[in-house]
Amino acid sequence: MNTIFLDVMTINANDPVTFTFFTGYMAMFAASVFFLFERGQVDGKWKTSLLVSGLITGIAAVHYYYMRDFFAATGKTPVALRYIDWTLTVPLMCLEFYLLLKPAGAKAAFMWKLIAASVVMLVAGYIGEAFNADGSSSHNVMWGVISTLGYVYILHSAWFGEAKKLAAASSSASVQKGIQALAWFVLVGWAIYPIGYMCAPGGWLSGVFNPEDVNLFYNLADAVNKIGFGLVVYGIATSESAKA
Ligand SMILES: *C/C=C(C)/C=C/C=C(C)/C=C/C1=C(C)CCCC1(C)C
Repeated sequence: MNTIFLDVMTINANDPVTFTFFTGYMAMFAASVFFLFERGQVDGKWKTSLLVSGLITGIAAVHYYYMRDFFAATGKTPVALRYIDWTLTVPLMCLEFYLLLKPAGAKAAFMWKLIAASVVMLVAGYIGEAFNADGSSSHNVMWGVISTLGYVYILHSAWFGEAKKLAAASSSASVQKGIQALAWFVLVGWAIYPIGYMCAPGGWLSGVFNPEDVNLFYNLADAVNKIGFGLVVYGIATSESAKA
């Protein structure tokens, strides 16, 4: 259990959740500085992608700043702040897919379908976590399943569907490799979130983990996915810029 109340300057060694909020904040902040400065080093057509990478980690950094203090002061899980962060950053990750695949013929409709799927995933997840007053298992499971449908749509697009086909049509080997790397992030990195969700009261892992451990999984996954996505985009942009 978290034992820190109204004391954000003390981090107990036995309190990994608070620790990951602080390190998560710093990692997101540093990543934003990196992406925004490196934006000046790449060719013009990659600058928007790097800007979006910097915005994703930047928006997360601001939310971590608040979530960190909220958790340190109250010991409660910052559900609303978490989902506001994701509602802004996950659609921006869908935009990254679109920007990378636009030269291969991606249409705006491709991006909107990914964004719509992400909205289903996040709205259902929020209802599952925020309106679970009795901590009931059926509530947690039902909304988790609905959320997973949105997740599976994005996963399918990246591995077998539209994103995969557009990547195959791309003339750039680094874009092809980059989209494949993003597909791995969606498969492995994004799969950490449902594990966290199952720690919540009523969840299938609620007997194994404490309810606040949901934050351990979310903080780890956010760092892996938000910084990881940005680094993949950075890798494509620098290798393509070096060719020119
Ligand atoms: C930067 C934030 C990211 C990439 C957030 C991604 C979030 C998910 C992939 C969440 C997925 C969920 C499920 C698939 C089912 C249970 C509820 C969620 C919302 C945790």
